[in-house]
Formats: sequence, C-alpha cells, structure tokens
Amino acid sequence: MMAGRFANARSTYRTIKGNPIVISTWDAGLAANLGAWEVLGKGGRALDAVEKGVMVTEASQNCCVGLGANPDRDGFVTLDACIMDEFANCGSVAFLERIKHPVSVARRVMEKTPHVMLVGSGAQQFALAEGFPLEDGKLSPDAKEAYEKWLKNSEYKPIINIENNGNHGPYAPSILDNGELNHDTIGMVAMDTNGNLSGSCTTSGLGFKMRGRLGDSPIIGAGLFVDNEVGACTATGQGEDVIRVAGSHTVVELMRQGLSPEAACKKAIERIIRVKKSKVQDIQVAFLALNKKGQAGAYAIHKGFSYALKSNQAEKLIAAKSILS
Ligand code: SD4
Repeated sequence: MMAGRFANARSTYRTIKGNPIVISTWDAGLAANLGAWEVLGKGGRALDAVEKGVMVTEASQNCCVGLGANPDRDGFVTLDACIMDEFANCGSVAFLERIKHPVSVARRVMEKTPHVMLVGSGAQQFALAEGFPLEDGKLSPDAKEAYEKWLKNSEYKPIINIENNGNHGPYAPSILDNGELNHDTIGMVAMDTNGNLSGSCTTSGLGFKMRGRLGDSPIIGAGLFVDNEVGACTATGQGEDVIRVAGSHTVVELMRQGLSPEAACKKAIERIIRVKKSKVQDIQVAFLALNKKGQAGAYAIHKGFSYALKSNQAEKLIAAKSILS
C-alpha cells in the first residue's frame, strides 16, 4: 500500500544527457556562469561547477557577496553559504567571519562532517582546521564608506528591515563607483552533461543587518533546494519571507506536480504575496529554477530581477517577470 503511494508520487522526468546548463541570480551571474562553465564545458560534475561558479563572485568586490561586502550593524562582515548535490548531500555555513570562500567551507561540511550546518565561531574553527586562511577582517573601501554613511543616517536600533525604508535598499543592483556592476546574493543551479543537478548560494545577507541575523541563503529548502529527480531552485531577496514559505523547496515541489520552472516560481511568489499582503510593497523576493529537462525559469515580486544563463547554445542575461511593476 505504502509502496504504491510512493510509486505514484515519483517524478516521471527522464534524464537529459549531453546538454549542460547553468543559471544564476543577478547580472553578476554572467561572470559566475563562466566560472561554472570551465567545469561544465569539459563534461565535469554540476557540483564542482556550482562551487567554482559562485567563488568568482565571492572573490570579487561587491556589496553583497564575500568579504568585500557590506558589514552588519556592528561593522563586521558575516557570510552565509550552502551547497547541495544530486544525491541530496548538502552542507552549509552561516555567520562565518574572515573566510574568503564560504561556499567551499560549506562543501567541506557536506563532505567531511556528519552534519549539514555549522555556524559562527564553530564554522570558522572548522574552516581553519581544514586549511582555509584567516583573512584580516578589514572592511573593503566601498564597504567602509557605505558603513560610515549608514552610521550617520541610521539609529542603532534592531528594527527589522530598516534598510528597506524608501526603496528596496540593499537588494537593488546598481553600479559601483569603480564602474563595476553591483549586485545581490548569488544563487546558482546547474545541470551537467550527465543530466545531474546541483546548486549553491552565497551571500553576506542584508547590509547592516542585526548581528547574528541569518537569512534564507544558508538554509537548505529556503535559499536553495535540489532534487535530482525533478529540478533545483535558488532564491534571492528578503530572506525572512523566503524562509516563511520554505521557498526553494516549495518551487521544486511545484515542479514535481508538473509546473514549468517559471510557473512554479510564480506560484511561490504568489504565496509570499498572500502571506505578506500590502507589506509586499517593501520587499523583493525572486526565485530561479531549473528542471530536469534543462528548462529554466524565474519570477519576482517586483520588476528589476535578472538572471544569467549559459548553455551550449546561449550566454545571456534574462529579465524575470514580476507580479508588481
Ligand atoms: C538574505 N536572501 O540574506 C539574502 C539576501 C539576498 O538579494 O538575497 N539579497 O536574506
């Protein structure tokens, strides 16, 4: 009886081989996808690709990923990241300080410990034991300037989402002083030439967040979820509201029921809108998904979310549809 029920629930997707594809969030995904393609283009494993890809962003100067990103309210950069493979192996680090590549530490958690998540000083201790260097902890020039400006204009009060007053605050991509594209969290999902899926997600979270605050990005099922029978999804935007609907897992389950990646992302966004009601005016959330057939899709609450796609046929940035303009 039980076996029959489970048998009915199984996905009917066939594995598509020989057509690797990688997608990732925001404009910075273009460069990250090229990092991933160094692996995928040579027939490598999606897991290696999604680690390598987001490492490009972690190593670059930007507002929201890696050690050059904006700090928390106390002036410290704290990083969150996770990774998941085709066997449902997963690893995650959160509230990690002074380590350049949190996604690689997350992978070590997955591969070398019996656990899924390590946080804070324990995550840092593990990273050091694994040979990751301890960086100096200084803010990047851009982050220092942004923090000093924030200190002048903002009271030190634990008001959630104070960053969002007036606009989408730390979520909106913009151009940095040096002309480089600024961006948000990077989430990446990929299918390799064997048709296997993996994903990664890495971020500094919200700029000027409360110390100790975690968003969705390091949480498996929220900021990232991979099911090799069905598809994979990653999220960006207001992490609290992604967690509230178990966002990436919800999208994958909707794809399991037969929805396309775009339709599944849209339905999950609609669920957030139903929960948040008029408060959605102040938040941005976007989902980005890939199914087992190699089809990609995305949806956002507000206009302005883009994602990057690379395959054998294409290399492009795509503006996602949104519910609100
Ligand atoms: C967070 N989801 O920490 C992240 C932030 C983000 O685009 O994705 N910004 O809540």
